[in-house]
Amino acid sequence: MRIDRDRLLDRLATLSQIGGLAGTTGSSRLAFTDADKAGRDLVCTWMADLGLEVTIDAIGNVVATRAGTEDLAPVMTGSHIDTVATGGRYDGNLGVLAGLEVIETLSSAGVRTRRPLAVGYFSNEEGARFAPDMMGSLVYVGGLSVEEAHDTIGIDGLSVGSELERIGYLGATPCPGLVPHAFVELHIEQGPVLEEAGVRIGVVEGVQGISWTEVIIRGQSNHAGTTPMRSRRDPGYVASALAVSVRELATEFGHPQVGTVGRVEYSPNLVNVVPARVTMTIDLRHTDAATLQLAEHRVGARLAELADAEGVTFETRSLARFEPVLFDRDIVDLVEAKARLRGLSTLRLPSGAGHDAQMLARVCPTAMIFTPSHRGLSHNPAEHTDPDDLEVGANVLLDVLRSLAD
Ligand code: HGY
Ligand code: MN
Ligand code: MN
Repeated sequence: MRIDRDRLLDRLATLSQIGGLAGTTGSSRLAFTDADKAGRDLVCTWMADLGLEVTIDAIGNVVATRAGTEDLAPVMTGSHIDTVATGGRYDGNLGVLAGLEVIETLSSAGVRTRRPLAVGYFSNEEGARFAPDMMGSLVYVGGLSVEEAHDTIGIDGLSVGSELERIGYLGATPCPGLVPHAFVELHIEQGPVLEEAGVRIGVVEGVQGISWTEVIIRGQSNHAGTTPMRSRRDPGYVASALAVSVRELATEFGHPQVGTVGRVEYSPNLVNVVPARVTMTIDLRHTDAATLQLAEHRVGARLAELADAEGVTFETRSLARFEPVLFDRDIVDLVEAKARLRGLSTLRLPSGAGHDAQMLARVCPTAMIFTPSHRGLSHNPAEHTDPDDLEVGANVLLDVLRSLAD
């Protein structure tokens, strides 16, 4: 049995046009924006067209279920359809639409699995507008209360609860959600490993640890022309020096340590004013828990040293902090076996990116399937995965889900 490749490709193309980025195959659908709503509405229509029972929960997670021959805990798949502002066509969307494609393939073949099959899209996986990332799936598994999630204020000053209500996805289904029998997520790798190795299917063994911190540095705004360098208290200098230190630390620690300063906001952000305040974010990740902690400690010490020397003050706030996660060995082995049964090359690897699967792993046996990313690009509208790879990834998902559901 095989999925219908063109039907999958058509849905991916159609969804990517919502919040589409002109001249690219990518999209911008930040969580709980109008574009996110439009994408949600479209996918809910496809779910309803497949005759699935669709539920919306209190954080806007949407789960569509196809009944099995027995009323048991479902085997679940899914991912997210919210994107970063420079999102690609496949990040998250592939996992949701491949899940729908698997269900449509089974229905067309008149095959009913023993367990129900569920396909979900989780709210705000990206965390780019409202931190943390994987917010919806974290609430789904009881790792964050609905109230705390609703009270979260985003980078544009609005709250999750108000935006969720505004777009009409403040659902009635309670959180934490129904615990699946197992969860398997198909996702693009978003890195260069599979393509460089010439491998078709990534057998994902886990997800690396994630540390997001917001730093607000306060100095003294002053005249750019009249203020001698010796008397400046410039938060912009401290922010820039810290960003350099983050890069130097990642170089010193070596792969897989990564460090990113993705967001820096100056105030008043004017050419002739020594800034009063700078807000920046630091994203640190590592597969090893102790090393990630050491990296956080080193960055914190460097910030204190720079601030003291420059005579500025600072405050830090954790935006996200997730320990490394290992997936279920049996399901990891099943993914590998099913890929090899189809004659596909495989490689075991950790995930560099965060995923909803790392949250579902807290409540049920979970694993992931990766397909290669062209040139390792993602969170970039030029993100691309070869259609043949999309097809075989969805076929492996079909086989793994059927095996778990029967
Ligand atoms: O940040 C991440 O790893 C994911 O894209 N949310
Ligand atoms: Mn993703
Ligand atoms: Mn992403």
